[in-house]
Amino acid sequence: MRILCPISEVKKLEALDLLIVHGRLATLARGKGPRRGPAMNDVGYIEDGAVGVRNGRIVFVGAAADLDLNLRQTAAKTWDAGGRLITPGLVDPHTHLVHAGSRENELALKLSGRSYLEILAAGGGILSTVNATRAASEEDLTLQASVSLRRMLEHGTTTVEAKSGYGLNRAAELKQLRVAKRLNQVQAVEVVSTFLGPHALPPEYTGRADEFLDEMIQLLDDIQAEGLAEFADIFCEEGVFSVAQSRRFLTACQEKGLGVKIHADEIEPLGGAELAAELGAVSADHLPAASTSGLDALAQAGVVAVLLPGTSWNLRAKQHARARHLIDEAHMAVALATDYNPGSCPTESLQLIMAFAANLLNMTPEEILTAVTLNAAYAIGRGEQVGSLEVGKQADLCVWNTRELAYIPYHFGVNHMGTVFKKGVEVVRDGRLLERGGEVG
Ligand code: IZC
Ligand code: ZN
Repeated sequence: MRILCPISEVKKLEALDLLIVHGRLATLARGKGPRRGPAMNDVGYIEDGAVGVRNGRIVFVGAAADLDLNLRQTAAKTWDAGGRLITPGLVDPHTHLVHAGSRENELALKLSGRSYLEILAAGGGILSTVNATRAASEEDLTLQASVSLRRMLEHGTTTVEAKSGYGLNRAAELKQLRVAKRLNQVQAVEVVSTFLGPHALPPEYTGRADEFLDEMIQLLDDIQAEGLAEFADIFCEEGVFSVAQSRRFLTACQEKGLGVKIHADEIEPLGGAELAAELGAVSADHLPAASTSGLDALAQAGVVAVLLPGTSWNLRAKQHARARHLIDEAHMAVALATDYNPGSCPTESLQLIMAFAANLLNMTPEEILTAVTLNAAYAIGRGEQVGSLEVGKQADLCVWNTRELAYIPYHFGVNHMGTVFKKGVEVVRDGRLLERGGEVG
């Protein structure tokens, strides 16, 4: 039986908490799944668009002219974007967010010609951050990560992936993962956790990599019991972990229900891309050294390629990831990430990565936007919740200080963020965090 509501009730049900008007929307809407190949160029512009929000979710998105007048009048707050560009909140799908200390001392080593892997092999690099992170309290780690999250949010990042991997033992890995989980309660950016236990071989396990992997595999039950990670990852690289070791670890993680990611073929062509395809990984990350057949296998397997041009730039690598091959030939879904970490890429700014993607990877502004929103969301299992402006998705939005998307990668090194809404709440205004988390409007 159909029960009719009195008109006043209908209005109450439909009331909007927030209505954003006069935005130039890049919606990234239409179609299921990540955008692959040439479809990455279609960002779904709506000129003079409006977005209606209720209970933190998008309930209307479209041309202002199509907005029902009655619905418009229900809005508790109307917010005028003044014609500026509005995109989905940015998603950063690869970071090493939680760590202690910094490694500016490695700059001089790099300038004197020492490579990233040489610094690691000499006990520095990742291992120096491991020492600092093992010594830090959960409070110290939370504080340092919060500073970075604030920078990320002020630059438009509303969802971020965070890897462990600076503990390399039971207590310190769990400590890092607990901090990442707790960060969701104390600030606005959503943190999606990845267990990267095999990030490097700690000195106490020299010559016993397989035993170390056993210890990391034994952690999986605790990680599952406390809900500490959705994904697992491994640094599959010459002198770090081999393809066979990576296969063993990641397979064990899959058996425990974690999705898998791989640091694949960053420096040497080990075959990480092929392994990611074989395992049906959610993403394969880095890839500058990957073979053409490895990249094509990834495409076949529907893996998202997460490219990190800030890292290849900062390491002064001879080669960058082959984004044009991935998009034009392999028709892959490409995402971009900061790789924020204290060694190979110390920046929280996805906007800077957008500039690198244009200059180093030859990606168009539209492909770049797709790569830091929709495709990035799919790279961390959040493609149905965030990454586009569509009815039913979380109201995570960036209102930029420009109308033109190309202006963002073109004018690099400064913050173009105006206002950020997280779940419909204004959290950043004029590129600055609102101290109390912000009210709507
Ligand atoms: O701390 O150097 N590449 N892991 C693999 C990193 C960079 C993070 C680091
Ligand atoms: Zn990484």
